[in-house]
Amino acid sequence: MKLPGIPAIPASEITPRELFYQRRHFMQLALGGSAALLAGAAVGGEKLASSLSEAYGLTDKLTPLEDVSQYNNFYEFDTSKEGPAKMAGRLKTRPWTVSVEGEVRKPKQFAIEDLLKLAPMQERIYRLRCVEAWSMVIPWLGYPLAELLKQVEPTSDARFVEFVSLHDPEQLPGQRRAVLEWPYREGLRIDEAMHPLALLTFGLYGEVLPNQNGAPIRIVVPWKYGFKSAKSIVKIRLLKQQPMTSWMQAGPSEYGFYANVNPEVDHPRWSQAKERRLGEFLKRPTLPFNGYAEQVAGLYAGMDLTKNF
Ligand SMILES: Nc1nc2c(c(=O)[nH]1)N[C@H]1C(S)=C(S)[C@@H](COP(=O)(O)O)O[C@H]1N2
Ligand SMILES: [Mo]
Repeated sequence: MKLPGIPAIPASEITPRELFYQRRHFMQLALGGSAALLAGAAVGGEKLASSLSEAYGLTDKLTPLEDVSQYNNFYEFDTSKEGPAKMAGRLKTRPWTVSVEGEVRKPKQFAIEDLLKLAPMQERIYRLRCVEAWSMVIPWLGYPLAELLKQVEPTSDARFVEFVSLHDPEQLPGQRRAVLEWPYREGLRIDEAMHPLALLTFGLYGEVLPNQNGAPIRIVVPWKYGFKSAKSIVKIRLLKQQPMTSWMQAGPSEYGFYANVNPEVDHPRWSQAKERRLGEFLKRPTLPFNGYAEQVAGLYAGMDLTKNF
């Protein structure tokens, strides 16, 4: 069976890239992480070295790069899954700056070149689960978002973090339609943003992010539905109050602020109990917190997760 628009890839034709990554990953696990295997990612002609972070590795089969880069949600380009890959060529990812501001002692504009060097680049294999019940397993390249936030010294009033994506209808034609309130805005509580799993992300499969996956910089928050992982970010604001997000504005009963992956809380229009891995036929059960409960459930101790969905 194939998902709409996705060519079915027979197992015999899995590209060498996925096999290479899979083998390298198992090798790393077998070595107990003692050998730092390096991956090179070309960034504007510059080579980026990253070490595989076995602590965040998964033994799940990786989702082929074709699926990861051809089946996307990126409404600034198009609301279809195939549109972003076709249209993302017009996004200019240099020059690019990210402004980090708000409740911080040292607000700063970071050039993308400096962000790439701010902390050691790690490769982390994370699941990402879309609210529309498909999921993927991707080797991401990045470092903890906390590394960036620490640089600006958040004040004790910084209780939330807002992420703002690029607003430029010239490059992002989907913004000419009011499907969402532009720019795309998302948010996290400060303790979620500082959690070591929250990744400031620059690449996948050893290379810089394809534009349709959020180049040149996005976040990946693997225990939450995919819409929390804002793409092509230009601003990060630390705030006293919980920010309004584009999806909450569009459908408050469908998209909560927390959006933790939760098989027991259905989306009002469909069940969240199961998911389909891109490229696979059989559905599999969705895991609480997308399988990251051990690491993150403590952040929500005492909270009613059916009310705070
Ligand atoms: N700026 C922006 N970020 C976004 C989106 C978007 O439309 N615009 N879509 C979100 C949704 S719904 C998902 S599932 C993921 C998809 O990421 P991927 O295309 O890399 O798989 O990106 C998220 N980040
Ligand atoms: Mo999504």
